[in-house]
Amino acid sequence: MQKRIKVIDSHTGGEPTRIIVDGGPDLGDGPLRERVSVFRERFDEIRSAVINEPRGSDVLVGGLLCRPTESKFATGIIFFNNGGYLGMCGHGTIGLMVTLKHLGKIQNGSYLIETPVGPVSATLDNDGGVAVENVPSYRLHQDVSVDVPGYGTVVGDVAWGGNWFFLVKNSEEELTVKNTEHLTSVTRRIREALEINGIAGTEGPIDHIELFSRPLDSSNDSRNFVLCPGGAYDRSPCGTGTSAKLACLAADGWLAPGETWRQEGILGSVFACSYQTQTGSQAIIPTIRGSAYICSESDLILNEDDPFCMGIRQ
Ligand code: PYC
Repeated sequence: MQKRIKVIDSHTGGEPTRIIVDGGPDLGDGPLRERVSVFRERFDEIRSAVINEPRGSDVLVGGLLCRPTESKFATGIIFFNNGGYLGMCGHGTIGLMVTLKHLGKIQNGSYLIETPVGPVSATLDNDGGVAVENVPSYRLHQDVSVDVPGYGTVVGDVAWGGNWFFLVKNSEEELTVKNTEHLTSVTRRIREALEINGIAGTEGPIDHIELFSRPLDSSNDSRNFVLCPGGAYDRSPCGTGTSAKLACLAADGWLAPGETWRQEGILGSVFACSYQTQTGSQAIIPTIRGSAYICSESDLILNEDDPFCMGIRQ
């Protein structure tokens, strides 16, 4: 028996996205949040087959196109990676828009997209750039101290940007590509320390850790390194992480609504961002703008004789 899953791969600022466009599991027509449970409980081996080696890698983020619950949405999407399922994915939504255009399903313009954590709006511009208006983002806790054994006391904010982030404030690490092994080890230890100390988001653990430094390019405002849930680091500046950063900047009064923030990632790729306020809410609405490029269009072949057919789980 052989099964084929059609995928389109793109990258956003160096961070890859693999969208399943045909042959993926049918999760039904319930709310997207419930469909994530169906995916996890009944089809998790498909997630593993698509994302893990030998077909994928730790750094890859996958997305399953889903029938939306209302016709106002261009599509529904569930993002996932080697660690499990993501609430939202900023770089992935930029990749999704470029993928839908490549498929001829959308033209330049604005579209609503349904995600498990709420609707987002994305605009494909004439220059190929994509602006994603993300879910409401906010800071939950300010200046949280945590002792990281063998490393020291780390202070940071806990914020939501579609996923949960711990944004370290007092890091003096060198955020360069040649230092990523060390940065990965440090951020993993910070995440473990948060978990041991019961520091979490409102509905789950903090699975992304973000370090900041001055930008290498002076036309940008900041540089970051982001550890993702499965243990890989984000090659892009991380859309949901930058949304969380904007929420903290807004809460501190360091960035005004409509002002541009240029977030540089570990490879030097940039998301240009801003936010709007909402009346009656502390949460901001961030917009993240970046570009994605299609890299391949392929059929994944799942052959039941293959001992690693469903991917290598770590
Ligand atoms: O861009 O939001 C993002 C993201 C989350 C995990 C990897 N990238």
